[in-house]
Amino acid sequence: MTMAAERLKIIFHHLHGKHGMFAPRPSETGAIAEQPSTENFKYTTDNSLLSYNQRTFYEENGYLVIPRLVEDELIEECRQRFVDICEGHVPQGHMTLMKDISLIKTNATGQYLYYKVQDIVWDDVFSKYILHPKVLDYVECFTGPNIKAMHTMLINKPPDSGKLTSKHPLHQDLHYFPFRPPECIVAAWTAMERVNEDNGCLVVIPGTHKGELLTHDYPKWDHKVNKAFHRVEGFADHPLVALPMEKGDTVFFHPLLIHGSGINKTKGFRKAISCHYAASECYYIDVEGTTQENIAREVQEMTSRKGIELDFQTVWKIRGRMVRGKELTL
Ligand SMILES: O=C(O)CCC(=O)C(=O)O
Repeated sequence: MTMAAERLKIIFHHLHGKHGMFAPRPSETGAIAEQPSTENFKYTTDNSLLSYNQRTFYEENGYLVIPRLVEDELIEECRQRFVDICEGHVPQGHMTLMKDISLIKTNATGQYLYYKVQDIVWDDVFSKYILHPKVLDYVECFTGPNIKAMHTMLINKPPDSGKLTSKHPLHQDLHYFPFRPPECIVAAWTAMERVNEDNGCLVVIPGTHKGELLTHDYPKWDHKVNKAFHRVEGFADHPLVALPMEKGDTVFFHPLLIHGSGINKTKGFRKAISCHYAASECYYIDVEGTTQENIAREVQEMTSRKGIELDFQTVWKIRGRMVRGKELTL
């Protein structure tokens, strides 16, 4: 298959679903187009950007890929920024660099040691992505007009160590968040190069955003996993849909969607940049006595090790940055 044909196949797959779950449009069948009803839509807001088919796809599946949303120049600027921070050419400031579990006890340094930089929302370069008007226009289709960037990171998935350490276990992002409601939260995840099953693209279980927040914990695998890589129980053998994407393609997904990423079988570090946005109308919840107690404890211990005593909610309150509209309860 030529590259162009392969690309068309991927776009068709993202828009129409792997199993052709959408009926042909009226214009394709010769029927007279009727204004379809969006009355029962729960996960998307009324907007003029998403087509009816795109909204239906998100409503049904909990994710939507927008091809080529972010331009190469910005992606390359972010790539260089990551290298500069890892190599100490630019001060790290309040950003957190996380060492990959498989690389800690090796001679690896700089960009070859860290799998992630997070809390990048105030950085001059990374914030161009987080504040990108085209990204925010799509975010608004899920959150509405008042938007706060809550969780920001650049992920640098290393080549696998041979022990499956580069696999990101299946999880729901809501497990990490003490704010609600879930339908007012959306992740944007942008591929910084071509991603596929060779270098560990995202994998999802479509439709799981319609369920509940499930119990998460560290996987009981033989090898160790990265800090806070919790896994949702009970989906180990479930069929997954892989999301191959081109550089600049951006997937928006719901925080209850079960997802993860595969192992990186290549020799390169697979990069993606991502932000979780929430409507500033969201509110905080107390996670005591819930399945989120384990992650709250872990986050508090991590901040405490840095000499800061903060509760789980406060950690999230100070992470956020208003990026569009009015600041409200979040
Ligand atoms: O980029 C990846 O490999 C997975 C990222 C992810 O699922 C997450 O950080 O929640």
